[in-house]
Amino acid sequence: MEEKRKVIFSGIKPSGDLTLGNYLGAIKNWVKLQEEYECYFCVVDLHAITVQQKPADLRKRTLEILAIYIASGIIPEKNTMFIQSHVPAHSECSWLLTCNSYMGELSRMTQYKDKAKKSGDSISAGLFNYPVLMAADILLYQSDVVPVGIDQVQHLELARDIGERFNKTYSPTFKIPEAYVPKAGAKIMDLQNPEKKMSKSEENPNCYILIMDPPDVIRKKISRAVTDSIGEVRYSDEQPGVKNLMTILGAIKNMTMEEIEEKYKGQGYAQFKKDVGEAIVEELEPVQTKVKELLENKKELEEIYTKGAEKARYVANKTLSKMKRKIGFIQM
Ligand code: AQP
Repeated sequence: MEEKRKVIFSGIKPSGDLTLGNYLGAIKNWVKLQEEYECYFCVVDLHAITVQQKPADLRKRTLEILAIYIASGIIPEKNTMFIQSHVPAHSECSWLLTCNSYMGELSRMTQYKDKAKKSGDSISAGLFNYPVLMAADILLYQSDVVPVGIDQVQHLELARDIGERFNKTYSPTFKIPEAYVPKAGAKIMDLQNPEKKMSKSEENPNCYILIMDPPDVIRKKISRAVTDSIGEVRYSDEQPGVKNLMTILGAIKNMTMEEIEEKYKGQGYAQFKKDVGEAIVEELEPVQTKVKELLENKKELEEIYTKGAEKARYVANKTLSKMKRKIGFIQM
C-alpha cells in the first residue's frame, strides 16, 4: 500500500509585487519540497486586505503570483494550487479560532507591533487577527509541516498554541504542525537597510529586488546596495550588507559562506557585487519569461486555480465540519 505523504501548507500574500526574499525564502524551497510532500500552495489574498489594497492591483498580483509559482517550477498536476478567497472555510475557521484566541497573545506578535507603528491610528482589526487566519490556513489541511522564513516563525508558534488549545478544550481535531525553516535564504535583508528584512511593501524600490524586475534594474539595485568601508567579503555581523549579498549568492549558487569568502579574498566589492547581480539575473530571467507566457493565456491559470479550489474546499470543509460538531453547532 502507498504510504501517505506528509502535508505542507504555504502561501504568499498579494500585498505587493513579490521580492527576491519571497523567492529565496519561500518559493525556491517549495520547488524542492513538492518532491516529498503533499503540498497546498495558496495565494493568500484574504491576508493582503489587512492593509488597504487597490482592487485592480490586487486582482493583477493574485494571478501574477500564481504564475510565478508555476514559472519557478511548482508543478500544478502534483500539488494543490489555489486562491484563498475561493475556499470560504478559511474565513469561517478563522472566526471559530478567533473565539479561542487571546488578545494578549495576539498583541505580542512582533509583525503586528511593527506594522501598527507604521500605520498610526488606522490599524485594521484584520491586521491584529492576521495570525489567527494564518492558523486557520494551516490547521484546516491537517498540515504536518509549514515552510516559513525566520520572520514567520513566531506566527507559526502561535498557530500551534491555538491548535493545541482547541484540541484540549474539545478533543483532538487538528494535527499540530512543525516549522520548516530553510537553511539557505531564510531571511533576505533590505538592500539599503540591511538590519531590516526585505519587504514587498517597502516604499523605496532600491531596498528590494522584485522577481519581475528587468535585468538592468537588478544589476543597478545590487550595485547600489549598501556595504561598508571594510572592503573584505566576510560573513560577519559587523558587515550586514555584505553578509546579505553573500546569503543571496549562496542561496542561488548553492555555495557555502566559506566558499564565497575564499573566492573573493582580497578583491574588494566590485567584482563580488557584479557576480551577485549576474547570479540573480540568471536565476530570474527564465522565471520572468515563463510568467509572461502564462499571463498571456489566462485560461491555463484559471483551470489550475479552479481545480485547486475544488480539492482544497473538499479537504478544508471536512476539518471545518469536525470543528463545528465539536463546538456544539447543529449540523444540517
Ligand atoms: N525577506 C525575506 N526573506 C526570507 N523569506 C521571506 N519571506 C518574505 N520575505 C522574506 C517569506 O515569504 C513567505 C510569504 O510571505 P508574505 O509575503 O505572505 O508575508 P511577509 O513575510 O509579511 O512578506 P513581506 O514581503 O514582508 O510582505 P509585506 O511587506 O506586505 O508585509 C513567508 O514564508 C515569508 O517567511
